[in-house]
Amino acid sequence: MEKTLLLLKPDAIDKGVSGQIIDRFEKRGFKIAALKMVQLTRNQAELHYCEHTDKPFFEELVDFITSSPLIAMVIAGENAIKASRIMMGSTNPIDAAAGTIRGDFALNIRKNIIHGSDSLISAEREIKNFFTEKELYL
Ligand code: RTP
Ligand code: MG
Repeated sequence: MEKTLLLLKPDAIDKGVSGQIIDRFEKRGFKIAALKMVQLTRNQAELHYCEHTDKPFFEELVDFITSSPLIAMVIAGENAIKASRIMMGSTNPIDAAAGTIRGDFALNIRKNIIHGSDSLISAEREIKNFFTEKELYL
């Protein structure tokens, strides 16, 4: 079964919509393999977003993702990576279709509610940044 890392970002917790978001993934048929609430250190956030180190928005991205606690979870199921990215919608919520998570819950490119791994290689790396083998239940 394919696994992917999802982060319900600090704005999802602030808005009180994390349950509704988890519900969408469960209804779709994905199994929760791991879940925890955590406030990221700068080091952990920089590792998570290492592909963006040279981007102009990197500092703001790390400031935001470390600003308050988030919910990290691993879900498992058929085509988990691609299906979750489609459920999330475009990175910029303004371009995200209604019915997608970002299209329904977000307006701002930084406060865009959710992260999902974008490939098998990044999913493997990102899951290890958040969970030990023992914390994965699938
Ligand atoms: P994520 O990694 O958070 O799941 O988002 P994503 O794959 O859809 O987008 P990505 O390109 O990986 O960007 C990571 C996060 O950086 C912020 N961002 N800001 N032009 C900008 O100001 C800009 N572009 C991207 C977003 O918050 C995005 O989620
Ligand atoms: Mg990304």
